[in-house]
Amino acid sequence: MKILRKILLFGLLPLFVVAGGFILYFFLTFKKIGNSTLLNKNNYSNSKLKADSIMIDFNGDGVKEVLNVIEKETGFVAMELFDLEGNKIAGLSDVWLLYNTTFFKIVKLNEKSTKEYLQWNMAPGPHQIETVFLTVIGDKIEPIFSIDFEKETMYSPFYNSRGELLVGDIDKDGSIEVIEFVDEYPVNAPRLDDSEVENLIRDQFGDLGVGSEAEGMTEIVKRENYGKGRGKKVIMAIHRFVDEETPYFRRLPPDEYEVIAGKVISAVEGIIKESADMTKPEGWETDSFMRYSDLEQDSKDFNEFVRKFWTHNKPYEFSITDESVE
Ligand SMILES: [Ca+2]
Ligand SMILES: [Ca+2]
Repeated sequence: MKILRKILLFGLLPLFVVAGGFILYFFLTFKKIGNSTLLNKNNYSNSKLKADSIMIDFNGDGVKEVLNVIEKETGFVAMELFDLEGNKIAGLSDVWLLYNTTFFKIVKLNEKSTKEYLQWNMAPGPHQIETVFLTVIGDKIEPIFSIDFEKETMYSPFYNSRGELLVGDIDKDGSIEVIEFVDEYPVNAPRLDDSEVENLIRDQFGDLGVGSEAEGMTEIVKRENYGKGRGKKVIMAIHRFVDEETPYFRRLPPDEYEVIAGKVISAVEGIIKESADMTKPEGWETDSFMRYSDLEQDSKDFNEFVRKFWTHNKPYEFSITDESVE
């Protein structure tokens, strides 16, 4: 598989450009998901086992591994994986610039496999989530890319600006689908009054609301307008896990996207119809879903602008036909 070989080659490149320390200010604090990752540690005593070690069975052999995450001065993390006896099995390469987070989950991506994966959710800004799914390939901890076979591109990290990244087997075929949601940003939604913007930005962002960053932030604050301008929840893209030696996601082309998106949208519409006589909470209509293909170009462009703003233009799509990768 030529493409898979390229994934491996590409994995050696420094894909994630260093973002400024600026966005660290916007990291949200999330509670750790349960304590299930912390169980069973008392049965073992090796120096690698820490109170905050993540216990995860990457290779699916029924025995947990010990993952230690160390935050470096840069704000990025180092990761080291050990067996229960304390022998090092794998590490995260320095080329992967992942921010620290406590908002992670241990997930299955193939219902028929016992392998576990680490869903690592990072928060570059308000209601902005970047996610990588980590696995172990050889002695390396690596993010799993999504391949778009039509565009011949690879994609990472996943991005979500509305609610949570949906991770689940929507069509019950055993392989997990990952759904990215973004805001609609309707073209004609009312913008926040100019006179309110400056104060709001100063309130929320302090000194970061002035200077060169202020212009982009002003655009976002005006258009979001206390959430009124965010519109519907848009199904940006759907990816399906493919469990091979080098695992990857496959970005679903339009016909397959529609099968999954159609299910999600009709489920929500069914709920709305059945609950027609109930009192709708404020903002209920903004939870309506829509297809990305139904967005105005201006709204697509604004989504792109918001993503680039908060992630400091970090690239997330890479050509797999680029000869420089050979
Ligand atoms: Ca194991
Ligand atoms: Ca599925």
